[in-house]
Amino acid sequence: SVGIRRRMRRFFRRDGRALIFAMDHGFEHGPTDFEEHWEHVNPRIILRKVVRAGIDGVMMLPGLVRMAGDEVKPNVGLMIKLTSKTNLRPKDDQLLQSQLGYVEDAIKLGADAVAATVYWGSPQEDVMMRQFAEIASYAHDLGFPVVQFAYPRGPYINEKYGRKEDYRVVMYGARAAVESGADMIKTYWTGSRESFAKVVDAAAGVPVLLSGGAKAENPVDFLNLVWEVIEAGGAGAVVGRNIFQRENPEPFIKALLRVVHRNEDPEEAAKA
Ligand code: FBP
Repeated sequence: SVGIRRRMRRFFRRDGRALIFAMDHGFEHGPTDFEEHWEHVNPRIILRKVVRAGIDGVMMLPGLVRMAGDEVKPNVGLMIKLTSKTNLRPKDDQLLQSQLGYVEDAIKLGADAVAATVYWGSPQEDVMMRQFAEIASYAHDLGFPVVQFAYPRGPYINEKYGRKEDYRVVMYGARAAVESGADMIKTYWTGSRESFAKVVDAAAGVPVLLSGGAKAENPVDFLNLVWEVIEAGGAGAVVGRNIFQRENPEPFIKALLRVVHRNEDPEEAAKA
């Protein structure tokens, strides 16, 4: 619908690319993720910095939006994630994300898009598929885009492919995201430009965003990774730890934006 298309543009610039800041880690990993730079445990402080640096969008769970959403200026896309899990759960239950918020509430909080995770291949895949279907049905009905964090993980994947980052696994997840109705996909790096390009192909035009991952000690390494994603046809990245675990995230975000939107050489982007 025109509503979905218009709201997608809150994240993507004219080049069809976006850099989005992710901050659900206090819930999903626990506040220890903020200990590298503890000041950033305060959502207002880190949000102010990322917005000032020119980020295209931010992704959070409903509670942080309620508390600090006014830091997200109107020109920044707001993605509200409606599923999660804590790291405190028994190990066997870690392969399930549960719904913790509702589409209507996200819209009241000013969301431009809603997001949900599906662990494709999990023993609990069935629950997450249904959850995603319900969220997508509501959101699409109201003209809102839906982002799927398409994260294949589970015992059979390990047995059959060895690792969840195998491109056959990642592209399967991306394809499953498309076929289940996602308007944007966030997924893992597959290790090479060639293999990631196949993930992009499998998504058949639905924008594929990189899921940032653990902080790279050398900032240029991460800029290089994002550059490869763009070269592979990826639509950008959703980045959490690589931003908020740095003492000084603003120049780093500006460098990332140059790589995402101008295909700038990572070494040059880092220097500027
Ligand atoms: P990062 O850039 O820090 O990896 O953030 C992206 C993200 O998807 C977060 O939204 C989420 O909390 C985290 O990664 C989940 O990572 P994992 O499932 O590997 O623990």
